[in-house]
Amino acid sequence: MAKKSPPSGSAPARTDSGPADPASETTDHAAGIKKAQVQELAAAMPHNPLKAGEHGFDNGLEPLTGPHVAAASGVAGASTVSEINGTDKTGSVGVEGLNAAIESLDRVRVDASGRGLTTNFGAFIADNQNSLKFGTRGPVLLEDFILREKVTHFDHERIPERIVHARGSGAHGFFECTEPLTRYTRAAPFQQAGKVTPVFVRFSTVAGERGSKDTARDVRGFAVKFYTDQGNWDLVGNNMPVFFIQDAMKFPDLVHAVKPEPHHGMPQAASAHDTFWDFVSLMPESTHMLMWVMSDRAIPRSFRTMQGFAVHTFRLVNDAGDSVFCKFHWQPHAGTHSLVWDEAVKISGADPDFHRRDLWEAIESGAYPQWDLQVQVFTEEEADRFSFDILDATKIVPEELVPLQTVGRLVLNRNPDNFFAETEQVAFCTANVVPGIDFSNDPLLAGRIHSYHDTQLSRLGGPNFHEIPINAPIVQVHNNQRDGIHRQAIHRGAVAYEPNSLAGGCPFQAGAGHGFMTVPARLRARDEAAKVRAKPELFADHYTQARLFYESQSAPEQAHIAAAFAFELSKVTVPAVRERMVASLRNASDDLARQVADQIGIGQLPAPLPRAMEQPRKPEVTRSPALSLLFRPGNGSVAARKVALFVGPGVAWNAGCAAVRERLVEQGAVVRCVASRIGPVRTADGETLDADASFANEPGYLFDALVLPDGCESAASDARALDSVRDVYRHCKSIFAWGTGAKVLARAGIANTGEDAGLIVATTADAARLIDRFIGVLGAPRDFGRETDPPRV
Ligand code: HDE
Repeated sequence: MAKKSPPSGSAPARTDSGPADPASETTDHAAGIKKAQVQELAAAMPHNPLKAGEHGFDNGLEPLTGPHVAAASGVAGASTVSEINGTDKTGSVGVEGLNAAIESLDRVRVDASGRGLTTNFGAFIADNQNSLKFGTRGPVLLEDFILREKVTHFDHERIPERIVHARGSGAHGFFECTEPLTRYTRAAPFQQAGKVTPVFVRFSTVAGERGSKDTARDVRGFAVKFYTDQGNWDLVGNNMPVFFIQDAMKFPDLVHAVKPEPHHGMPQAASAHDTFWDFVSLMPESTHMLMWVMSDRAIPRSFRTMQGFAVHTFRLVNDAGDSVFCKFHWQPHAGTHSLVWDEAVKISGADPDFHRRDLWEAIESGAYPQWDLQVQVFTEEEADRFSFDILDATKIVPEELVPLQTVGRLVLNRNPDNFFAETEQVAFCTANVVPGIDFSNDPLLAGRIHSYHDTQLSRLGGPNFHEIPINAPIVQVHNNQRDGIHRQAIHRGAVAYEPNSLAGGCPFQAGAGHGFMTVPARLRARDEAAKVRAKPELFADHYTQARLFYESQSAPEQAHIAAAFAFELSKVTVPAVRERMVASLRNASDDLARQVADQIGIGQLPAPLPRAMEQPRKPEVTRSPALSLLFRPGNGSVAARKVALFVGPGVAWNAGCAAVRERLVEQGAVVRCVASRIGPVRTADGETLDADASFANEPGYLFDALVLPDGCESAASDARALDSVRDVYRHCKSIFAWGTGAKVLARAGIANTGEDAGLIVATTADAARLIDRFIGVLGAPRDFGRETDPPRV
């Protein structure tokens, strides 16, 4: 039908009324075309077909795809008729499709190479050294908008730190699926072997403030953000598989108890104080977690050598909507390795950034940290038969009970470009799940699903933090949420509601086929069928798994646990709190309680605390070797391990030393030549060697091992060299000495009994032959055989 011309004087881009007869819409100009296309869209949807199917239980199980109509062209949904998609003005648009992935973070990376300084609004700055003054000595002028912009921005540089996990370090990488999990889940990362999903990972301590030390005794956060092609999935875990409490209701109490005490603001990044032990000794469900936190797990050697756990039981849901329960585990390729307490304390003084530095340096040097992702999968019926409740975050599912299956690997291969923009602003959230992953009813998890989003509102300053590049998914986001502080998206068109017909029904509800579906778990038992503030009965078994953990450790690990309890309780100033804790420990292990009591001067063991459950169910597993750090020694690689090579005037560089260094470097180890001062050192061969570390700037405890070559004994005239040797020895790290280097050992008071695998003493002629033995012990777990309490050296 021929279109009529617009009546003269009628503005085609009108905003306040329209013709009664759609056919009278003029289409000989863009505004008219737009109106006509919108009319077509609206007409194509005479009613909302979803309404009829929205009611009743069964419909809730199978929501329909929302009605949607394709517009005749992009102009129908545009804000203005002048807009043409995909120009320099609008940038690229997403690929057509339900939710197709687009570009990466590259679009927001700023590279200033070769560029001039500008203000925030793009004007070049001629002089960045001087404020604008009236004359060279005159007053500074208010007119100086460049100075004011710079200082104002600076004044607002800090944002509130995270309530917990304030101290952290992050890296980019990828997750690669190795075994598809389609049988159990439709979650995007697990659909094909070889499928790669980008990730950002942040490791953290919990209690300390943002600038606190890395090597505090603490739980470590292990938070992974998967940027999947179905939206972001955040697996926000820890390096320990259990938690202190069972219900989110107690989280603020726990955190208030462990943080610095409110009256004097001490101690920083430490649980060794009154309020923490007062709280946990009144909360026996924390005992299992206390075992982990008092074990060497709480002082990891590196983020690279920690396991990760999602803690809660989750659900996997497949295409047919069937679900199973699942526990997620990260297993480090480098194995599980920790520090010892004396070492951790010293490191925190010499290098509070020890873990951050280690992660950064490993990635920069190409020794990319890697983990396997493993899952434990079990059905609801199996869970019902377990002796513990799988909704209880203070319980593990022993791997002897439900085996681990490897489904993929995580590789961290890129450091952030900017700590603040990425590591600080990243906002993890347990609520970020994708179709195929669902929650269990763990009451701790439920609180977390609320808390993470909520906390970002004040930390990141408003509801649009999901648009900060590190938080934004790589898929497009379409919904009718609008406005709010710092909104980045420029939404096109007039429609910000659903249902609509004016935008052709878009964005339309995705329906069961594509959308996230909650598993319609049914209530079964009587005690699940009413609103109540109560816990399941099995949550009352507070000690069985605490005992399992303790009894599964090797003897040195048990000794470390006892020493850690004793140290922490020795810092408690109220004897009644110490007693109460020892009384609680008696329910887990009398042997442990006895050792702790002895070390803190409690002569008479107090009676065990009354137990919430007198007769727990018989556990399926009473010893789990997998709970010992020694169970996962790693792949033996020495990549990124740090070795101190002592040098001093007269060191016999060409007699073994050069060859040993070369072999270590070839294996990926980091070798530092340490002397009294950095700079030139004359070797025995008359050459000059450059010492790149000193006993002051890199004390021995910062290294994984020590090499004392022939001729290095001159270094031992510096007492700090002897301190370093003693520390390396005391912390049970390996030492390789040959020729006159062995004299340094003697001067440090270390006897070579010939029975210590970590102490390799050789003749100069043998040094090259024994290097592989040294590399073997360097890549293996520490041998605690030489450890004594108190230390002899
Ligand atoms: Fe967290 N936790 N948490 N948490 N958590 C936060 O979120 C919270 C819990 C964990 O690197 C906060 O963004 C509640 C268990 C990690 O940015 C906050 C409860 C586990 C990180 C919060 C828990 C974790 C956090 C603080 C009990 C191991 C750091 C800032 C119901 C599975 C993520 C923020 C990062 C951070 C709340 C318990 C791990 C306040 C309410 C259990 C790794 O939202």
